[in-house]
Amino acid sequence: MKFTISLLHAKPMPSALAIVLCAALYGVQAGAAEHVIQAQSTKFSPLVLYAEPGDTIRWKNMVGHDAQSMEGMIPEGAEHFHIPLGENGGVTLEQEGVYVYKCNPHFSLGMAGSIVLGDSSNMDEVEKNAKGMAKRVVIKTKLSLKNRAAAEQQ
Ligand SMILES: [Cu+2]
Repeated sequence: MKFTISLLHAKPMPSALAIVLCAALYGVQAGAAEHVIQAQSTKFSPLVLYAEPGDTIRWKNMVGHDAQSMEGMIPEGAEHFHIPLGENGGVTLEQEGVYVYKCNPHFSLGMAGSIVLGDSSNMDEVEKNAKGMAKRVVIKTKLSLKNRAAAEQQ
């Protein structure tokens, strides 16, 4: 009887393998997440995208649109990006913070969006530098952050 029990306990292989597999799957998911932003008419959807450092963000349905990060509205030290007009391009972002970008042809109609990469510690700086239609995106980003924080508390 005792022998049987110790035999059962001496079979750690399946669970060990499962842990390794889970770790591998989790590693792939956490290290290389991809997000898609759709250009729809004169809007980006989602307007506020949440991602983590190292994630790749791709823009789709970009016929007639571009996506350019805005001066003074990205984290300090981060590189600017510009998805060219008409291209379903992407960017991998590393520096944590809020990035505001615009569509140049439709910016006067308010076509802009934001990416919150990890945290929003540069939100005040972004807000300070927001001009014209960019203010609308800042307001919507702040509202989204507030709603998200409230949802996390529940
Ligand atoms: Cu556009």
